[in-house]
Amino acid sequence: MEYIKNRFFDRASKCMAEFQRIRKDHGDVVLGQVTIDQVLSGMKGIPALLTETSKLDANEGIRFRGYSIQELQQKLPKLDADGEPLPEGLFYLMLIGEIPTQEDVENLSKDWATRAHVPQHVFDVIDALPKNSRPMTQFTTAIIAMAYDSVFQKAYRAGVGKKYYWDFMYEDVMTLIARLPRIAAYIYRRMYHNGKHIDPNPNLDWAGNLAHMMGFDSVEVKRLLRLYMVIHADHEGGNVSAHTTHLVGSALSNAYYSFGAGMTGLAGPLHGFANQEVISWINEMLEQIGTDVPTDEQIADYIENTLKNGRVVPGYGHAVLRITDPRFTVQQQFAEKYIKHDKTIDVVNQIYRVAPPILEATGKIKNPWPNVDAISGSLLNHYGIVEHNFYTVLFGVSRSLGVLASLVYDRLYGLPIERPSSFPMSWFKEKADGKPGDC
Ligand code: HAX
Repeated sequence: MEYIKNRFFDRASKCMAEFQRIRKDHGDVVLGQVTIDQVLSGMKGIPALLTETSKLDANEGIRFRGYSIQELQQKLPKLDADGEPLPEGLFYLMLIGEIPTQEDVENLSKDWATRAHVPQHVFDVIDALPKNSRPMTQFTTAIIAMAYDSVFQKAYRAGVGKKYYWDFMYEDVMTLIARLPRIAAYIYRRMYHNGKHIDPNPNLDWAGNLAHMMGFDSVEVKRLLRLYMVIHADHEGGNVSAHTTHLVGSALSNAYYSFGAGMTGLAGPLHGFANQEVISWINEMLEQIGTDVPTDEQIADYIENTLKNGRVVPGYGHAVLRITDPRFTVQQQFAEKYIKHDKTIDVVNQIYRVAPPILEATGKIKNPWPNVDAISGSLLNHYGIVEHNFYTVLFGVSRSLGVLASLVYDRLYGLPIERPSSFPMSWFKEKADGKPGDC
């Protein structure tokens, strides 16, 4: 499978030359100004990162290498014409910048299948944790445990030259991605199926094999997981899981450490954990109201109470987006195509009608529309993946595709250690008031 690596290098090395030229000859070009509000509101909108794999537009949503989700559904290779694109194809697109052929994705599937063996010590580490440890604790622990195998780390210690870093990072990245479905499925079966594990089927695609190892072999679940893995794969470089992976990688930490750190960020309730929170919040609401077919008024009251209690309405709002997340819409379309009737999905659609005006009326929530997490759990739930504590792990498996493709670029470009400046409150006070002073 060296040809995938060679294709990446052929294409990306042209960009590397541009990176070096721009940095050297145009390093003093001003990109914008930074306001106090931007710094104090979580660095929103500050152009601060170089990320090749995808770009997020506030009013349009995500584009992967320029392609919207709808375009990916048309252009990326599938296993059958009626199905969903293969995540392998999206990884290829993010890494190389070109839409792959069917043969390219089949080769990538085969490459990952040959790398997918998980060493026994990783299972031992998972098994050493209490069975009811949070799935994301087990997932990140397993990822960090695999650093033992890092070829990048070994090469660095052996003194390999900086210009070869990307090659070793590529090897770690491919191996790590290949192993994740097995690890996720292992945690799932350990927690919810008495440790009765299902062997991988090397003839299946990456997402299909994940469904299989979790115990779901229907065509529809495999299609759903392929779609799920595509839409959660990347959301440009500034989101917490992507930025953390990139930041930790800038210290030349290996891919396992970097991605493991990113996953601890994904586990936060304002980020990937929101996909679990949505289902918990809906269940709590239905329990409190005492029905699974609530009226719009009952839902509105519950939302008002959530806000009154100082809690967030999970699945709504976004740090960048100012529209309904296209990743929400494409999942709604999946539900319309395959699912005739499901009470939880009906409630999700009802919340979509009821919540935005209430959130908008607060006057402070910048985006009252649903994000990807508002619906993803209800689809999994429909197909029998009812253990919602596990949902963020599935998000994490998918997120590897974008953030790890980016990590290969980081090492190819030779991006240096990241080190922004920080200041005490007295400095901000001086900037704001024009005179120094303590708080
Ligand atoms: N419910 C209640 N309040 C909300 C809200 C929501 N859904 N979304 C934003 N707000 C509040 C913020 O907490 C903030 O309040 P304070 O001023 O009192 O601190 C105010 O509105 C302004 O926030 P914002 O500028 O609109 O949003 P942020 O960029 O600060 O935060 C979040 C973006 C996604 C974190 C936020 O919208 C949120 O907490 N949403 C609910 C959790 C969620 O769904 N997270 C998943 C996001 C998608 C993702 O990353 N998936 O992985």
